[in-house]
Amino acid sequence: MRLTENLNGIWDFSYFGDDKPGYPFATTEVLCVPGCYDLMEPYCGKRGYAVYKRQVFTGGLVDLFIDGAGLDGEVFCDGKSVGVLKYAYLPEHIIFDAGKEGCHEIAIVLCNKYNEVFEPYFDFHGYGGIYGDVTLTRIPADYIHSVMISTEDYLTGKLRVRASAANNFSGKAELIFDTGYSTCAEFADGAMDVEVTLPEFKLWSEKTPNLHTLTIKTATDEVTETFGIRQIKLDGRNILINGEKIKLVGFNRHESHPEIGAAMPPQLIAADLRMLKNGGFNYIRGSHYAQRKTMLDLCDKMGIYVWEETLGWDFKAPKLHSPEFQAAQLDQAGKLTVSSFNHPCIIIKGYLNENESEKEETRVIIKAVYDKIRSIDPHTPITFASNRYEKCVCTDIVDIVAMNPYPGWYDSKHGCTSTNDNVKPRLKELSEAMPKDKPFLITEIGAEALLGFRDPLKTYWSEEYQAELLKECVEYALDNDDCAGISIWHFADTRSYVSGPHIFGRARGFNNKGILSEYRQPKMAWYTVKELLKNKKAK
Ligand code: ADA
Repeated sequence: MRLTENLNGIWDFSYFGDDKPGYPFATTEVLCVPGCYDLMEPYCGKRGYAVYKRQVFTGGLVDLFIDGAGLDGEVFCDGKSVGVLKYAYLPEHIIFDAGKEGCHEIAIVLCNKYNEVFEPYFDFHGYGGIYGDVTLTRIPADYIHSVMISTEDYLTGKLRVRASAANNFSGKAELIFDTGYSTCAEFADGAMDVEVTLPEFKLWSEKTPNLHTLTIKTATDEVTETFGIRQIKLDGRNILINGEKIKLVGFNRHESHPEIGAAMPPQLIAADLRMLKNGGFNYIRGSHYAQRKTMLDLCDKMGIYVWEETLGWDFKAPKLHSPEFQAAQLDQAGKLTVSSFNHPCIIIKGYLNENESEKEETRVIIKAVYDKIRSIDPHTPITFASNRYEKCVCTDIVDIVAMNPYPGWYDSKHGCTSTNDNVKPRLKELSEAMPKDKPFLITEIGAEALLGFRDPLKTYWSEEYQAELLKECVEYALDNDDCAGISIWHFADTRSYVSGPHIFGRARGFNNKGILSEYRQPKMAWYTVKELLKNKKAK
């Protein structure tokens, strides 16, 4: 049995601005973990280094788990660097030897300055802080890690179980399922890869979110993983879960709150998900980064389909083609694929949102990241969301064609005013231009609307205009078999630019295309789309 200690709570803290702090880390005040320091006075909006530190009573080999932090950082134990955090939001396990049993200082040095993978032009705010839970687990020398359980056949309960164990561990392992079924397997040179057919099992889907657990026991270690049995298949334009055709209807969602930033507590994440599920929606595109374990656990349990993607936004040449950047993309794609592998809610893996996919040379990175994910995950459909539409030359590489069209907003030729009723024709035209043998998803679509701006003339930025536009878009997705689903841009208004040229299209510094305000107050479109779903389902 592993012993895990939750390290959330009060940590010592100091903000250092431009100066990278060195050991011993002097701290002057306290802050709470999880939390974003750049939302706290007097550091609001500042970009620089900060240290969180605390004492822990521990010893030997330990696994420090951080459920997302940003924008990047380094972890120290008693002043010695034990690991780095390179990608904002990515849940990370930092494994190190804490030394003798006793009191040790854990310090997390964070920096919220923009970096190679989080650029200042991204249309979402880059928060500095620890976004999720921090736990510390004592582990043995031959510890088990990277357990990956995939469904090979949903009809028979055939599973593939892969795991690694440190120290090139070789030896017996017991596999014990929650159903009571158990079997034996072997680790050889630190790796195990077996097929198991579970005699009694329940399938996972949006409507039946049944979960199972698998405990892997060796002579020295024992880990338990939660997973779901479900199989995703693509058939022409359709996405099938356990043989049944599904239609994805939901939202893009940022992990963001005006006062808490990216460190949303579980209650607030659950409130978002309940609102979505109770509203009749079944899907979230986790734009544009790794999702916290807490969020994925909730989606697993509540039955909500998730598209998860790597951190990124509109990367362009020459960066897109630089070897360093490409190496970082492969690295984060690999880490993300392993870290969220067992969540049945993830049915699509995405990367490189809105890249320059109209250029032939971009195919290299698109193919390389696809292959990296596929080398770890043999089954989950992989794709990227494109805004290059008919010009995109990379749709043959990916499994699903995903487009972010904005008829009626950026594309004003295809609006939905009384004189321009062209939203559905544009979606049809786009769909018809895409390969027929792959599912077609509308990954982003929407319009800005300022909460409270009601206008009978349905002017742009009014709640009425947004409601009318989204009704057209969702109706298209529901009524047309050529479209496997839609994720509205987006769930709630999200803090974006604070200054700089882009803010002029972002009233209040927020991306206001939320169907809810940043405090989750519904705009008119929320009721319109909810009603539409209810009526369609009733038919
Ligand atoms: C893009 C992008 C989103 C958001 C959106 C918008 O499609 O992927 O992150 O910025 O545009 O609101 O303009």
